Amino acid sequence: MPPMERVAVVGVPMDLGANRRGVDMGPSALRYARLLEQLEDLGYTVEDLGDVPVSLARASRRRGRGLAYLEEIRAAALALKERLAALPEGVFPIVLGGDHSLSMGSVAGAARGRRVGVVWVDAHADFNTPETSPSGNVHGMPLAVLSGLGHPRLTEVFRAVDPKDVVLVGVRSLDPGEKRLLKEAGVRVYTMHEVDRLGVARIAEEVLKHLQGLPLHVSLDADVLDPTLAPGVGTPVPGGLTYREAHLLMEILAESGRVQSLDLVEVNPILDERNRTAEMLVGLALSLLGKRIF
Ligand code: 4U7
Ligand code: MN
Ligand code: MN
Ligand code: MN
Repeated sequence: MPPMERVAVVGVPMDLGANRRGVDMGPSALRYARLLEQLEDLGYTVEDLGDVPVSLARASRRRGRGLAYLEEIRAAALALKERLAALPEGVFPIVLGGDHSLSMGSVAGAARGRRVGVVWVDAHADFNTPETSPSGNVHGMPLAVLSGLGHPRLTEVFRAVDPKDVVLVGVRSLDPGEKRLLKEAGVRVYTMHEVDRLGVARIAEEVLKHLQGLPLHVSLDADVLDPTLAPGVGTPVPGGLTYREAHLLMEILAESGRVQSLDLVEVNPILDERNRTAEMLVGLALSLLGKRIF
C-alpha cells in the first residue's frame, strides 16, 4: 500500500499531443468508470480537483514538423505541474489523461525537485525528440523531455529525472532514433520479449531493486495492454500485457509501499467499446493502491 491515505484526482482533457482526436475525453471516461467511488471503498479520502485548462485543437495552430501544438501543450502541462507541486505532502495524486504529453507536468510536479524513480508502463518509449520523431506528435516525446532531451521550450521547465532512474515496461514499438537515445541515456528497458522470458513478477522485483530507495511515479499508458483488452487507444500495438500480467505488476509495485503518484493516460473513448479501456485502467489503479482479492 502507498504510505498515504489521501488521494487527489486531476484531469487533463488534452489530445493536442496525440495523432488521433478524442483522447481529451479520457478523464470523463475514467471518472465514469467509478475511479473515485472505488478508491473511497478501499478506505481512501478522495478529492476531485477537477480539470486543468487545455486549449482546443485547431488545425491552424498545428505548426511545422516536431512542433505540433508545442506552446499549448507546454501551458497545460505547466499548469498540471504547478497543481501537483502545490499539493500537501502525503497526498497521492492520480492524473487522468489525456494524451501522454501531460506526464511532463505530472512527473515534474510530483517530484518537486527531488530525486524520483519513474516506471513508464507503455507499448512505446515516448523517448523521441523533434529530430528523431517520425510523427511530430509530442505524446511520443515526454519521457525524453523529463530526462532533459528535446525541445528547449519543454526541457527548460520539465527536466526532472535522471534517465538512469527510469524503467520502461511492456515496450514493443520503438523508432530507430529513440532506440539509440535510450541506449545512450542508460534507460532500463523491459520489452515484451523480457516479459515473455522472465515474467512480470521477476521484472517487477528487478525494477524495485534498480530504483532502490527512491519514491516512485508510475505512468500507465493504456496501450501497454493488449489491444483486445483495451481497444480504446490511438496507437494500438499487438502483443501487449494480459489482464493478469498488468495486475500482477501493479500489485508487486504496491507492496513496495514506495509508489507516490500515478498517471492513467491515452484512453480514447471514441475508439473504445463500452468504456472497457477506462474500466481496465481503473482496475489497475485500484491494484496499485492496494486492492487485493483476499
Ligand atoms: B504514446 C510514435 F512513431 N513513436 O513518436 C511517435 F510510432 O504516448 C508513437 O506512447 C508514439 O501513446 C506513441 O509518434 C505515444 C510513432
Ligand atoms: Mn505513452
Ligand atoms: Mn503508448
Ligand atoms: Mn497512444
